[in-house]
Amino acid sequence: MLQDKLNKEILLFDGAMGTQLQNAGLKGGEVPEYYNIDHPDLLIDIHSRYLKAGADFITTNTFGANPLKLEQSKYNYQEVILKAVENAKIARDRVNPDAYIAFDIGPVGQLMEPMGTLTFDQVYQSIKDMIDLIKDDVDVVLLETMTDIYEVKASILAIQENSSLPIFVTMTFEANQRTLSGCDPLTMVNILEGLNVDALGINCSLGPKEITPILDQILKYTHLPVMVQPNAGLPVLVDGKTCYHMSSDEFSEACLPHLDHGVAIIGGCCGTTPEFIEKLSIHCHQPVKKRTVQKATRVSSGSQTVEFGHHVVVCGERLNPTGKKKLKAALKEQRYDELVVEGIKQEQAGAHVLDVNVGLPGIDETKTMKHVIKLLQEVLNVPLQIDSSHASAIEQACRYYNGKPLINSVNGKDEIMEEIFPIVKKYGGVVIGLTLDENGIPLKAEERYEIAKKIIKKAATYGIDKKDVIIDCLVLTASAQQKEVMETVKAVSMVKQLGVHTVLGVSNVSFGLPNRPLLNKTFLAMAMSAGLDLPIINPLDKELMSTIDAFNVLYNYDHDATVYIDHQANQETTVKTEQKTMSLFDIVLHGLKDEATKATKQMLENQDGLSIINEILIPALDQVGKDYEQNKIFLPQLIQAAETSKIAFEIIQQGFQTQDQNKKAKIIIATVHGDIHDIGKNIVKVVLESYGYDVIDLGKDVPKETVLEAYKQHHPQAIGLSALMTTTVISMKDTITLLKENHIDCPIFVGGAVLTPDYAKEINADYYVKDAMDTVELMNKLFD
Ligand code: THG
Repeated sequence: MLQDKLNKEILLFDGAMGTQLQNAGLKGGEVPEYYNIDHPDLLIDIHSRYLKAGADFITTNTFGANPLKLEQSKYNYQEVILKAVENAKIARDRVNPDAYIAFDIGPVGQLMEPMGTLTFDQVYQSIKDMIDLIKDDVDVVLLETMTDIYEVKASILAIQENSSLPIFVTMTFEANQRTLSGCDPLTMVNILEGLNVDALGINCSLGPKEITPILDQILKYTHLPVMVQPNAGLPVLVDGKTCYHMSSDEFSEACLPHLDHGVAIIGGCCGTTPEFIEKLSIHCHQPVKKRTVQKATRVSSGSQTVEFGHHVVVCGERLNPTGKKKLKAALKEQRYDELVVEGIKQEQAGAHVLDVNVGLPGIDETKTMKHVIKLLQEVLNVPLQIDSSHASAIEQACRYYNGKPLINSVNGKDEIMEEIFPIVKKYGGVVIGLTLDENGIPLKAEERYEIAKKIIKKAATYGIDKKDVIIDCLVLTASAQQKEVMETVKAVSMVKQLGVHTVLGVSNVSFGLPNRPLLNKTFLAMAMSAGLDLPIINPLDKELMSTIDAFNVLYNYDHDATVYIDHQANQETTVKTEQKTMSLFDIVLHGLKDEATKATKQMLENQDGLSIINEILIPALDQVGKDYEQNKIFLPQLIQAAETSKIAFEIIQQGFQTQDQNKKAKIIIATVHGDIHDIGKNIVKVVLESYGYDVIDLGKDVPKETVLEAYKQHHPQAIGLSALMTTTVISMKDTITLLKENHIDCPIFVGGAVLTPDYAKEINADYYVKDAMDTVELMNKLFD
């Protein structure tokens, strides 16, 4: 029923719940979900008013009702959830029995690894626990206001593996058009389409006008139904309360272009009311506007997407023990930092994707693969290519991979395809198909072409589009099978006629002959000219990389030779990839926590601690801060780098006689009373500490009296207050008032999602900080 209407008829969701409850008396610090039990009539009334306004969907009041958030609370999450669904059902049965109930899931409220401590499996379990309760009683699950695509992935798997409910996902974006964890709209689309959700889009973040550039990207990239729930404009703070000033008419007016551009599901977020939904309903229940969406082969990490067809895509081959004694030993002895360093070098050298192979006799490949994938994705931005001949290793790597991976590989054998294609479909990967079968590698191009056709056809029966299949025509060595080298080149050009992209392990060609690099680059040029899209090569081979740069110019990929000129005109300035060990600077820059201790101790043998801090750690962190500002790295890496420098900092501190002299200013931070969202505050803590500040963290939900007490006890040089929720900024004001009444003599700085510089002034704060790096800049200005 729902599936029949999706993407055909414009469907209408309800509007805000939080602001409705506030109007009914919900106070800052109260848990909105308790109202399900304490005031069921109020909830039934709100749902009913949205239904009367014309909403097709009502959303259960369960945004924060997850087991992790309601661990030690007045009511357990089960009661809260069951009652929420019951309230929604009562309203639906009274007002519109045909309406749908959407089970609402918000973020779990803690950061996942590597930003925080929450694991993928913990998220999975908490969502599973919720789904088990309601799977037979609701029509759809809405994952909304999501900020971490990895958390979304864990949640989706928990829903799909424990129910058959449709899944809608909307994420929240920051001013830089990325989510908090660094996911851009295209990457979101690519990962979520792969994971087979039913609708996707954006909610909260901004008003209907400001949301346009992000929404338009989503509409451009996805063929799935697009959902949007904007706020009622941008927030304005009045008397300590967040207000949204847009009228219902202005709102629906501003939403019209979105419906015109093909949005299939619309509703409201913060500040919207039944009146807003009623105004919107006039424009719904008409056919969804058709869009043209171009199909493309795309792989993603959690923060970037590589699209095929715009340039040759370089796959780095070096995370592979074949022919590498050192790497073999490292893998056997579980010294994975060497792999991570190898990964970083390849990324810096310009690889777009990295092949990861950990196959060695005598190691547990499945376990190792899962672990290595996790480590690599914590520090790298490039997508990964999972290379294994074991289905279980591929499955585990795909499951825990934060993104849409390349999967290396299947071949023309039916049993292999039957084993691997379900994994590709379930987790949403792009799969490499080797043109070999039960009879081995055919000598003739025509036969390899036939196997390619078979693979593409069979993939389709699993619902895998040919855009998600890349064909490997297989390189044989010129020394042993000279005649077959050209068959591979010929096969590439034939396979391209099937409308798929192609991959080759280039360096196979040169085994057993002298001057391998010469053969490699000559063959590479021949293969690219025949249509090779994804060469698997050693990206540290500069000549090979330059050959690709040159090809991109000659093939008219690199318009105006921009990249070529950039790389070739100033060759001396290209990155120093050859150096054997990483400097402490690089270790901090790349967040290599495991390397930090050793490197710092080594440095301390020849250099005093203070100069290491001033000449290496601080400059490295400044570089990290710059990279973060410029969107070169994202929150996960920022935190990794901060924690790495903290390790180094602590080792240096141990060497100082009087510790306090070398700590910079003492700073008290707290998330204000009523607010249990401490993600932002925790980030500020880690980053400040990494810069050597002495941070006293009072935690979350901190009463104003506690802040005052802490001030008297610790005599800090600054106090930082954080509030995320619209309902709790008022207690930020109360806290500042109390502190100022007591004539504290240090500055107070404030931050949080709904705060603005203007409002910070209004509530008497001394400084507004936008994020963690901004806080560091302010502290450095004040105390250096
Ligand atoms: N097709 C697909 N996947 C593949 C291959 C392919 N994966 C594995 C391989 N072939 C591509 N990867 C490598 C990895 C290492 C080397 C070659 C190809 C290699 N190693 C050097 C050696 O053996 O002499 C070691 C040299 C060094 O230190 O770099 O050459 O065809 N789909």
